[in-house]
Amino acid sequence: MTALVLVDLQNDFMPGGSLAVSGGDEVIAVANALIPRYGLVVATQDWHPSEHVSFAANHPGRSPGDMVEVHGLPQELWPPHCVQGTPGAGFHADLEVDRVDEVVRKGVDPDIDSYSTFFDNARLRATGLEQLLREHGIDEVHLMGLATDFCVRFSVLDAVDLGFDTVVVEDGCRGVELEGGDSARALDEMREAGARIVGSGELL
Ligand code: VGL
Ligand code: ZN
Repeated sequence: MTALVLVDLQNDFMPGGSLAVSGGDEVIAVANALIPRYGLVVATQDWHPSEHVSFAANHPGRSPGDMVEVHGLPQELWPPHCVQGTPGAGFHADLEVDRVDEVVRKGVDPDIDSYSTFFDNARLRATGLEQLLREHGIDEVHLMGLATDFCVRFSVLDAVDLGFDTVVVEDGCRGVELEGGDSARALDEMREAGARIVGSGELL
């Protein structure tokens, strides 16, 4: 059985949000069109406490875009975003949340970031998504959402690594593009890892 995983379709990643992804709102229509095709739909949320380690504001003298080291891992610093319970952490108003079966939250630990929807960046803790998919007998996962070059990228690489047949819906993704070409490079990396990259038209 196949599940659809909608990655971080949250207000702070939409135009006007605190970590806006260009064209992020354009993928909501793709999500709503795909949702009825799947027996299991999971939506993920970046869900940070206000003291989160990825917020530049929590590192005196640092700015968004700077890199620091956390637990020996490189960590990008971001503007505060997706703070638990705030409107920015909520799903885009047009997303058909009534049709979403499960919500998985990540990045909840103040001391570690979690780009992947499966594990935190140090792989210390699982989010529960893998177990959820296994419980539902899922062997194939279709992913789309925000952002191509961060949370989609690491979620897809983990899905492949965990042995799921993994499909990325390219027109359902948009990237942060800290550097031009990051999204294209991320898609190449996902493809080389074994994910299939498709357009939503192939699935509808
Ligand atoms: C994300 C940067 C920081 C994402 C989350 O959802 O891709 N990017 N937190
Ligand atoms: Zn985040």
